[in-house]
Parts: sequence; structure tokens; C-alpha cells
Amino acid sequence: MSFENDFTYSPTQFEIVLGVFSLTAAVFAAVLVYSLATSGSISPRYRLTSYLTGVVMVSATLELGFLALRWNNAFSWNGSVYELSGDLFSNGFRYMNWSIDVPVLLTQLLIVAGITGMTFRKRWASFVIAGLAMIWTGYIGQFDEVDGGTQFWLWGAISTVFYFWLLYVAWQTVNDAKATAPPHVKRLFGAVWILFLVSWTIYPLGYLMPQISASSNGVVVRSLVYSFADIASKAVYGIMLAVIAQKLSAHEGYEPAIEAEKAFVEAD
Ligand code: RET
Repeated sequence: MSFENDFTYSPTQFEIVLGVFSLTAAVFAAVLVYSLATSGSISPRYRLTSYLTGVVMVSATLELGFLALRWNNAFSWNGSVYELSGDLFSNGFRYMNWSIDVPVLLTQLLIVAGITGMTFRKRWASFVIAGLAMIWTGYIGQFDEVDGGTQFWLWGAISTVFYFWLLYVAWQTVNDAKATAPPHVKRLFGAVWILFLVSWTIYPLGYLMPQISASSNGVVVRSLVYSFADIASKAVYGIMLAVIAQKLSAHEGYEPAIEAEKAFVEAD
């Protein structure tokens, strides 16, 4: 059971959580449009990244919309606070969404990094295995988040091992991309790596939240932390990869990319 069900909430706390869920869903819906609309200026070699951002955005918009409804149905106003009534709130749905998004986000990295052939297949397999193992072991652990017992810590630790494996393969991939990219794109790959590292590492903090602060404020903070991480790791990341893909397309002589770039280059 998620620790969200253990508390009552003031109107402000209740509204913040609901607002954060809805805002995040709205951001994803907007980035879905951006991603599809800009796909034409990216060469066929990299274009799949735009469509994969579309996949992530659809799945995440649904997930956050669903969480918002679930939150709204779980608690009701009793005249002085919002208290649990009816359905239980469940944070476990996030893990189901990650099962789709994590493999897709990592596939995008391989595509934009220009990895091909056998290396692509090997890294892709590592990413999918490490990613799913990380999520599902964490999923088992989170059932014990209220007690914070052996299950919680043991499965959390196992999940972390898979996370380090995944990070290592991602780091290799970014380094390979930097080795061949033109200088202005090299810097962008550096920025994507920082974004990746920071935003992904926030998720384990969300996992630990019931142990850091078992309170209604802890619940509010967890929703903020997850939404920040979600927007950074899915939406901002998707946009950055699209920008990189367009720059690489232009560098490789793809005409629609060169035309699109002109808007951002000063006229002589
Ligand atoms: C868990 C369990 C505790 C240990 C670790 C975890 C890592 C989770 C991560 C999730 C990333 C999710 C993303 C979703 C995007 O849609 C499972 C919380 C290390 C890194 C990027």
C-alpha cells in the first residue's frame, strides 16, 4: 500500500498534488504536438526519436491523468480535511508507465547517438534487461514502503545495482556519440548526460520519501519530486534529443534540417 493513504490533507495540500498531476499531464500533451510537428525537419536516420517521444508522451499523459483521477477519487472533503474514502491511492501505477517509457527513452539515446548494427542490438538488450529489472524489483520493494522493512531495502538495493549497470551503458553511449559529433553538438550531448543523470537519480529519492518524511507534507513533496523528474527525463530530454537530431541532420546535409536551422542563425 502506498504511504499516501496514511494521511489526511489540508485543502492546499490536496490542491497542490492534484494541480501537479494535471499540469504534468498537460505538459506531456503539449510536447506530443511539438514532437510530431517538428519530425519533418529531422532526417530519416534519426526521425524515429520524434515518434518515440510521441509514444512516451501518450503513455505519460494517460498515466498522469489516471493518477489525477485516482487521487481525486481516493480522498474527499469531510468539512475540515480531505480524508481517505472509497478507492485507495496507488503509486504503483508509475512503475507500469516506466516499464514502457524507460526502454523507449533509452532506445532514443541509441538512435540519436548514431549507434548501429551489432553494438545497437547489444546495448539495446542491456538497456531493456537492466531497465525492466530495475523497475520491477523496485515495484516489489515499494509494497513495503509504509513499514520500511527488509523487503523495502533489499529490493531497493537490488534495483540500484541494475540502475548502475544501465547508467554505465548510457555513459558509454554518450561518450561514443561525443567522439564523432561536431563540436557544437558535442556540448549538447554533454548537457543531455547531465540532464539524464540528475533527472533519473531523482526517482530513487521518490522511492525513499516514506522513510525521509512519513507525513502529508512528504506526500506533497513526493508528487513534486516525481513530476519534476518526469518532465525533465521525458519531455525536456525528448526536446533536447530532437534538437540534437536536427543539428546532426543539418550537418549531414539534410535539406529540411538546414532550412529549419536558418530560423535560428543570424542573417549576414
Ligand atoms: C527505483 C527503486 C529504488 C532504486 C532505484 C529505482 C530507480 C528508478 C529509476 C526510474 C526512472 C524512471 C524514468 C521514467 C520515465 O518515464 C525503481 C525507484 C535506483 C531510475 C526515467
